[in-house]
Amino acid sequence: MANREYTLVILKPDCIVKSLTGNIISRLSEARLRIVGSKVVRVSRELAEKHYAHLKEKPFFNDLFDYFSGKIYGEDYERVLVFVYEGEDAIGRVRRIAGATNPFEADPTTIRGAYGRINQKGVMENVIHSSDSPESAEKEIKNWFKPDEIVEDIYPTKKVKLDGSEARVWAE
Ligand code: IDP
Ligand code: MG
Repeated sequence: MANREYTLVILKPDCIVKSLTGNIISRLSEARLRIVGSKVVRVSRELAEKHYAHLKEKPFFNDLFDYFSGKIYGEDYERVLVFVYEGEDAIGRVRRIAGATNPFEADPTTIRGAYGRINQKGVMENVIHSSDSPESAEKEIKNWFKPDEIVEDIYPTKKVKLDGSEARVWAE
């Protein structure tokens, strides 16, 4: 494959609240990419701050966290679905299907253009996250997944002793 890439995709809590999960996964499957990891995650403050490190100092970060963690929708929706997709030009392909960050500026045929909104707190509820470069994809995938949760060897790993047994972790 000429330009094999990995990308982290998150179906955010608004995707789950609006029952869009199946729909979005179908849209992504049209891109002919392969899922190499997936799980459902309850987003902690620590994980959100790592994931959105570039936004941590913004005045809207608290409201962004309440949205991204699902807190604003109630306990039943405090979760996200996380995927690692792999394939040719995976990052650009998913970003194009997702659309622009601001749902009101996104092309209406994209996921964010069709299903996103800006809430009363001014937070862009835009249904889906996807990595924007190979560097951020690697960082994000390592934040969200352990090596053994991905079915291919995508980044270097090392073995460490943990409670007397061996575990595989990301090398750096
Ligand atoms: P991206 O999701 O298109 O990569 P980022 O700039 O990385 O865009 O922002 C991450 C998320 O933070 C956005 O998807 C959106 O939910 C939220 N966000 C970003 N900028 C703003 C803003 O100016 N106001 C409100 N929410 C924002
Ligand atoms: Mg981003």
